[in-house]
Amino acid sequence: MVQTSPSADAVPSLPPGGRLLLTGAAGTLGRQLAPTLAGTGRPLRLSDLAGPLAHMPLPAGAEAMPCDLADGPAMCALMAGVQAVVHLGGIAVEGPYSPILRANIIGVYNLYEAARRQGVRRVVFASSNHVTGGYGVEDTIDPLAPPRPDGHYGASKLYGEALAQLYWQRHGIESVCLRIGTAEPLPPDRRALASWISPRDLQQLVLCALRAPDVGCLVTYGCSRNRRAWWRCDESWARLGYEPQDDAEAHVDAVGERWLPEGPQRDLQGGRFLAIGPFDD
Ligand code: NAI
Ligand code: 15L
Repeated sequence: MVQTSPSADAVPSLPPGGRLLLTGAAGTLGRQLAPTLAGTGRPLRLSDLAGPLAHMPLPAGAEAMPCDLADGPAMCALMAGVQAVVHLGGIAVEGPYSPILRANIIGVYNLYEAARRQGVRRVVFASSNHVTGGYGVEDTIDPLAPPRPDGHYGASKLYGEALAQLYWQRHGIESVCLRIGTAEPLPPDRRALASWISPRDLQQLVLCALRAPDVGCLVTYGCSRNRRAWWRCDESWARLGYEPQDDAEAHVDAVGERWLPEGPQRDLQGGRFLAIGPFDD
């Protein structure tokens, strides 16, 4: 199936003015979303570690500014003149704690502190379904269900969500925390029949998270309209104006019998991450 980007006309305009910043711009989702954000017509700053950033194609008009999330003063400089941030940067998988601490915990602290100092108004935070990966695949939950991280990566995203709430309550910085499911071109396995988000749905969701009015601090899941979805998000999606177009079920034949191995990986929502670790670092 050919999937197209939502055009700038397909979603209502973002609030006028203001530069956007995309962190993690050189990563898998960053490369996908950079052209979408450039399409809004707003000034766009792209950031990542210097090495990966140097190797990514820049959309017309975008500026590149390398920055390590763990470097507080550099983060503060990165956020100067920014109105809203899409924060994708960091470690994106379960693994040893030290890199997660550096990029996801110190990094997200630096992000919100810099946002406070520089007067940034909104953060769209790429959280993860692994905040609740400890629920069973028979469970259906909504964004208010008590967290059950499936590892240190999921726990680091939960910390980011906590900062989102703190900086909304204390400093009036709005956040939309997107607990993204499996963001891939097509569902890779049986688990993803529940967790998949298609590229065009992800693009729409991020634009909605940037433009919806009065979000305060909102947490929701990022998946397509999958009939097997574990997450009930009608209310939060309606607040954002997100109307997913795809359903993983359309790919059920192509997925075939690609099951995860028996045990916690198959029984719990977090899937493969349940089989990673512990680490002795
Ligand atoms: P990725 O690993 O491809 O991209 C992450 C980017 O962050 C990389 O380009 C990396 O260089 C950068 N980064 C890492 N440490 C950094 C640091 N200290 N300073 C500055 N930049 C640093 O990951 P992907 O798949 O593009 O995911 C993007 C975001 O979305 C991540 O935060 C991930 O946790 C989240 N997410 C992704 C999902 C997916 O299915 N791809 C699902 C759920 C959440
Ligand atoms: C995530 O949070 C990861 O960043 C991504 O690599 C996938 O593993 C995804 O979750 C998932 O749960 O499929």
